[in-house]
Amino acid sequence: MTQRDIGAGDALIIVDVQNDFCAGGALAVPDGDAVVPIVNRLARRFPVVTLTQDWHTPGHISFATSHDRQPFETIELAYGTQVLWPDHCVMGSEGAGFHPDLVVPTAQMVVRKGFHPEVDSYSAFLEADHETRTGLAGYLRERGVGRIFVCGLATDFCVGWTAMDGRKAGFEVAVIEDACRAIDLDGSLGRAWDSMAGLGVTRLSSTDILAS
Ligand code: VGL
Ligand code: ZN
Repeated sequence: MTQRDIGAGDALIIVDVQNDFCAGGALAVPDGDAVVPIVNRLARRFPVVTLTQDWHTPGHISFATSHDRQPFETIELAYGTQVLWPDHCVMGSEGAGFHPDLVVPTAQMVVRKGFHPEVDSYSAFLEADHETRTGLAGYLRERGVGRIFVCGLATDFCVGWTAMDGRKAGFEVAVIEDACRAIDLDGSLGRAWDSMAGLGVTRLSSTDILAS
């Protein structure tokens, strides 16, 4: 992907820049707040800007408390291995709100995901059952988008899965590395980059876009 000239057909997908993933939040991503000013600057360059919001039911299947287990343990579910998380991003809660310093007035669409009680959704395209679609691919296609640029939280979970499913849906995809932060659970960050590279996801710096 030649990335520098952002124009028609390019979309910025801002993943889960929510209070619970930032400092003091229920599932704070290390240095997560640092993405906010970079994301704000990037958003001004794109004609199509989409936000995503992790948006779980109380008692969601991805919560450790729902299984009497400890956070960051894993369990096997019908759709595969599920990491168990602290309760986070409960729909309508303050933790599920966007970071107060996230200023993207030009954003046009918010995709909420993970709202089915029995299915998680890291990806903004496809839930963890690998078959339930969020509608994002159709939305982007109807808007004439061919390339998506992904940023936000967390690199190795929702950003990575969104980037990979974007490729599988037929988009060109770049991840803007310094506009993301990772959880990095047992090497998950390295594995995510390897998997993304295998699918042809490009790795960019925000300066590649902002400098032009
Ligand atoms: C995320 C874990 C659980 C993310 C969401 O946004 O990366 N990670 N839910
Ligand atoms: Zn979640």
